Amino acid sequence: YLRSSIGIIHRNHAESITTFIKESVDDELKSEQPNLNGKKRLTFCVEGNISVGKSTFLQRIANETIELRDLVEIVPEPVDKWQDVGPDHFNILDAFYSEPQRYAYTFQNYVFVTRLMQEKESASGVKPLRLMERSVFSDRMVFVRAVHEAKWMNEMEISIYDSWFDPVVSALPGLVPDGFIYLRASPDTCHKRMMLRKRAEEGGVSLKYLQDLHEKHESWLLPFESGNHGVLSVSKPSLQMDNSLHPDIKDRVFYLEGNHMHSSIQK
Ligand code: UDP
Ligand code: D5M
Ligand code: MG
Repeated sequence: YLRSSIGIIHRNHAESITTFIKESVDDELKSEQPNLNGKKRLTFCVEGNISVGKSTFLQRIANETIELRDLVEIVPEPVDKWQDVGPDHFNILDAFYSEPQRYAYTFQNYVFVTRLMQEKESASGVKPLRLMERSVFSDRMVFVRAVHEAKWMNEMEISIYDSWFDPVVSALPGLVPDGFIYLRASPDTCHKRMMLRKRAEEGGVSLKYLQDLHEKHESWLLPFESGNHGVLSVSKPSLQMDNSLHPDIKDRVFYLEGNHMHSSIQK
């Protein structure tokens, strides 16, 4: 765990993750009606705090896990689009961190639009499993909450955000994944990794902010399991989305603890 949770996942759990992904894909392919291309694709979103290792995890699945290479399409978070906007090459990620109160809403707006564009761009892929880095749901459940609580987004701005979020998501079912993969590490570990990565825009990101984001991930993705020390959980949202557009992650959760993966059905 000291070196990296991802390392441990790959050293000790590669087989169970591979098996889990393959079995999920197989089950889903058998049970679902084929889509227009004759095949049902599965989409999982990889969630987790800043610098927990999402990109690294996806990169390794794409490049190092031979059995999964032909099965899995990777869609990284569009950070490069946030760093280079329009012909004038604006950096909205930098603008957000430099002047959060001024740019939090504008940034959320652009993050949503770029995730939408990425979903569209990757929608026609043929590999049976699509793994996307984060989702509009982590935007809403983690970041929008955090920036609102920090008063970087005011009441009017969050009302505007909420007034379009649900209607737009419900009109775009491609944005709703089949499940989430939650990569967990302590805020301290994430902070160390963030320092290691040295992304220029993140120089001023504090441990306190990572602690806030961590809590929001936990209450969103593991509301019933405080104190769980698993490094990875995979959940499949409920298919009944009528009451809420936020996927019901309590439906079915897979934990990875020690060397064994087990599922737990939450009531
Ligand atoms: N990293 C690490 N151990 C891990 C995963 C990542 O040391 O288990 C490092 C990685 O090399 C990078 C930093 O942590 O320098 C952040 O990783 P990444 O960009 O993948 O995190 P993300 O923000 O995408 O979750
Ligand atoms: O996430 C990339 C960077 O982008 C990191 O600094 C967090 C930030 N980010 C991502 N999504 C959002 C939203 N919705 N609001 C605010 N900030 C966001 P990383 O975890 O490093 O891959
Ligand atoms: Mg990343």
